[in-house]
This record gives sequence, structure tokens and C-alpha cells, in this order.
Amino acid sequence: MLLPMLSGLSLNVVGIIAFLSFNLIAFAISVFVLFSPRLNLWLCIWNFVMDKLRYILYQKLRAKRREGLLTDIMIKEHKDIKLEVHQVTTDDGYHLVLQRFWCTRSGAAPKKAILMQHGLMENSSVYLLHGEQSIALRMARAGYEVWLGNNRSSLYGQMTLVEDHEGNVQMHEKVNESSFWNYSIDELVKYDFPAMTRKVKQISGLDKIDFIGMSQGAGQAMGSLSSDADMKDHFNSMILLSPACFLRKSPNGLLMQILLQIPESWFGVHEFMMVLSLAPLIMPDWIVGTCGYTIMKMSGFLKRPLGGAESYKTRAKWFKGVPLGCTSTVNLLHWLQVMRDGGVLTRFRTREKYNIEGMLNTWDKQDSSLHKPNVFVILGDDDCVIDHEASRAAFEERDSNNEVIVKTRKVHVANEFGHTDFLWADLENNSHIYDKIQKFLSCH
Ligand SMILES: *[C@@H]1O[C@H](CO)[C@@H](O)[C@H](O)[C@H]1NC(C)=O
Ligand SMILES: *[C@@H]1O[C@H](CO)[C@@H](O)[C@H](O)[C@H]1NC(C)=O
Ligand SMILES: *[C@@H]1O[C@H](CO)[C@@H](O)[C@H](O)[C@H]1NC(C)=O
Ligand SMILES: *[C@@H]1O[C@H](CO)[C@@H](O)[C@H](O)[C@H]1NC(C)=O
Ligand SMILES: CC(=O)N[C@H]1CO[C@H](CO)[C@@H](O)[C@@H]1O
Repeated sequence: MLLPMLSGLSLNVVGIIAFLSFNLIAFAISVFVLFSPRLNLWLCIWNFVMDKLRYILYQKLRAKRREGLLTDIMIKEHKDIKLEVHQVTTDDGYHLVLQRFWCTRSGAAPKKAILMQHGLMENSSVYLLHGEQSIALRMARAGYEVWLGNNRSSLYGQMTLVEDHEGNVQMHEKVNESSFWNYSIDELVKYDFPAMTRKVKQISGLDKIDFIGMSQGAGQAMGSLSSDADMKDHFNSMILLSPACFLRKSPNGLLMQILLQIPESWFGVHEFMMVLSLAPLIMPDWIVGTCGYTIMKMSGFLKRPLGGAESYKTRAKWFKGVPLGCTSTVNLLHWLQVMRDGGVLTRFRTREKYNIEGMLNTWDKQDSSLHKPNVFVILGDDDCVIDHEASRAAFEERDSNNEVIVKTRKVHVANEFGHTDFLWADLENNSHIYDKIQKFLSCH
């Protein structure tokens, strides 16, 4: 093997060259097609190619899926952790997977439950990237039963593939239907979040649970609480990591700028950019590990050194799906719309705002004997998509004189942290953030 001989530096150089050449070719093709008089014909061909790619992808995934879900494998590595897999059906008929686990070491059954919801194009394994130091395992060791939410917007592996009763992996029967893919954040807010909450409460038997949400996962939760006043009663404390609630107008970062310029028809019909999901499955680990890192850096999402840097195999495992988990094209278009407009999260078709600010103001004014969740918001000052100033202003709690107080809500802006750093970056630098989270949860 040539690879072990290459140093980390030259791997990065190779990755960047591979990445840039890919972009150059894509750009040349785009220019050619966009200025071609036969634009429609080209688009038909493009969609045909995408359709074929989807089936190659599904075959590859079927093979991988037989090895088991990455999240389950990651949890099972820890002998004193007990894992259960639950399914919940949303009101609009999608089946979501939840992983429930707790530490058996202490003997006593856990009395607290925490639901963790991943961000756009991720799946639940993002909460376990750093093994024992990951926030999910830390919470389990601290005596919680941890619930990881999944699917609908998460990885292709659950979205499109299902197991029959004999355990054979098959394609989802509705996968060819446009209606199956016709979902945006609005559906994640309206159906998925309430369904997962319901399930966690039902199985744990608890009246109130805690929550951690990352980016879209946090936006989804706040959207849901702001549209249904009763939702707040299910939660004791909510931790929001880079919550996608108040966005910058036009994100920073070269790749994001390019993404905003791409014509919509290029994103494919059902799933967003199948090529993105296919590539990591075909390419060797060292390219996946290196390109994944380079892309996260270039998109401006990651500002700190990535953990797992010691081995490209570890990184490849992460990037084979975690950041490229498939989502619907509609969901992506929704995010691009919100990013172009900036400001508070809005609904896809009507562009009506989710009344998150109004909800927070109402909480501040309400009688202190009424229940409201404790909220801890963690923002990075170097976040390329979230407007941390606007988020801070909105989430800060105010008394009747409009003075900022810290009673039920707390906002922490971390220096030199980017959008994804709280879960992805080197844990050495994150443990103090996790300490703060644990402290907040234990005193509320
Ligand atoms: C999450 O993504 C990984 C790929 O990184 C995949 O192997 C895994 O099956 C996915 N789903 C779960 C629930 O872990
Ligand atoms: C979807 O369509 C493709 C052909 O375009 C076909 O091969 C596949 O079996 C279909 N899948 C389902 C679940 O109907
Ligand atoms: C998608 O859903 C919306 C309503 O939620 C509906 O108006 C639209 O026609 C649907 N589109 C497709 C292709 O099913
Ligand atoms: C934290 O991140 C910096 C780079 O941002 C790195 O140099 C340092 O080694 C990391 N670890 C600690 C404990 O600071
Ligand atoms: C919508 C969808 O595909 N949901 C799937 C979520 O994952 C479970 C288990 O893998 C599937 O059974 C569902 O069909």
C-alpha cells in the first residue's frame, strides 16, 4: 500500500486536488449545459443518470445495511450499556427509529430520559463520534436513559431501506413516489418531533424529559414548541447546540455560496444530490476521510480540528454517511430558502414565520407558577449559518424591566467555534462545553 507512506499533510493535498478537480469538472459541465440551447434535454438526461445512480446506491447500501446500523455497533462496543431499538409511526405514516440505551453499571434503573436529535444530513451516530467522550455516552454514564432520534430526514440507510420479517434488507415500497420525498422542515416540526417525544415519554414512563438538539434538530424542536403551546409541557430542560432558528442572511463560506447558486433542477428529483451519498461508498477510505474533512472546512461548517485525526479510517467511517446522509430535495430547498432570506425560521410554502421569539417573550411574561422548559443555548461565534447575535438576543431571558437575567434560560457563545464543532471537533476542546451542559441539566 502506498498510503501508509504518505503523511497527513500530503493526504490533505491529495484531497484538495481531488476535490478541486471534481469542482472544476462540475463547473465546466454546468456552464456547458446552462448555455446550451437544449437545456431541457440535458436536464432529462441528468435526471435519468441520477435515477440510475440511485439504484447503484441502494444496492451498495443493502450490502452495508446487513452489517448493522453504525449507531448500534458504536453503542454495543460498550459492554455495560444496554441498547433497545424502538419504532414510532408519525401521524403522516412514516416510521422513525429511536435508539434507547442506558448504563447498567449502577444497578438502579435510570429516572431521567434525554432525547437527542441530529442535524440536517446527519444521523444519530453523530452523537457517538467520540466514543466514551461523546455527549451521548457521557449522559448515559451520568445515569440518564438516552434516546437517539433518527430518520425521515436522516440517512438513506433507514429512509429508503427496510427489513422484512425475515431480516432481508429491501427497498422501501414507496421510494419511487414523489409524495414519499415531499417533506421539508415543516413535516419534521409537525410530525417527527411530537412523535418522538410521545414515544420517549411512553416508554420511559416519565412526565417530563430533557432534550439535546443540534442545528436542524434544535430548530425542529423550537419550531414545534412555537406552533403547539402544549409541547413545552413535555420538557424539563432543552439544550440547543447551534440551533437553526435565527439564520444569517447568505452564509459565509465559499462552498455554501456555490451551493446557493446551483439551479434547483440539479439537485435531483427525490433525494438531494445522490452523487454525494454514492461517492463515499465507492471511494477508498483515505479519499473519503480526507475529502470529508476538506469539504467541512471549505463549507465553513467546521472551524476547529476534527477529532479522530489519528486515523483516516476513523474519519472515513464518520464521513461514509454521517454528514452526507440523504435528505429530500424539498427539505434542502427549504433550508436554502431560509438561508437566502436570513432571519427566523419560516415555513416552506407560505413563508410564514415560526413564532419562536413570540413564544420566548410569552414565557418571560407568564406567571412563574406555570411550567416552561429551561433552555440552554450554545452558539459558536464563528458559525457560518447561524446568526449568533440575533440568536443570543432572542434567547436571552428578560425580566419585567427588560433587563437580561439568567433564571430559566442561559446563552453561551463559545469563542472560535463553528457550526458543527460542538459534536464533531476534537473533544479535548469540547469537554468544557459538555461539563456546562451536564451542570445545567443537574441544577434544573
Ligand atoms: C448512520 O450513518 C452511518 C454512516 O455513517 C450508517 O452506517 C448508519 O447505519 C446510519 N444509521 C444509524 C442509525 O446508525
Ligand atoms: C423503483 O423503480 C425502479 C425502476 O425505475 C425499479 O427497478 C424498482 O424496483 C422500483 N422500486 C420499487 C420499490 O418499486
Ligand atoms: C407536496 O405537498 C404539498 C402540500 O404539503 C402539496 O401541495 C404538493 O402538491 C405536494 N407535491 C407532490 C409532488 O406530492
Ligand atoms: C484545541 O484546539 C486547538 C486549535 O484550535 C489545538 O491547538 C489544541 O491542541 C486543542 N486542545 C486543547 C486542549 O486546547
Ligand atoms: C420513512 C422510512 O423509511 N422510515 C423507515 C425508518 O427506519 C425503519 C427501520 O429501519 C424503517 O422500517 C422505516 O420504514
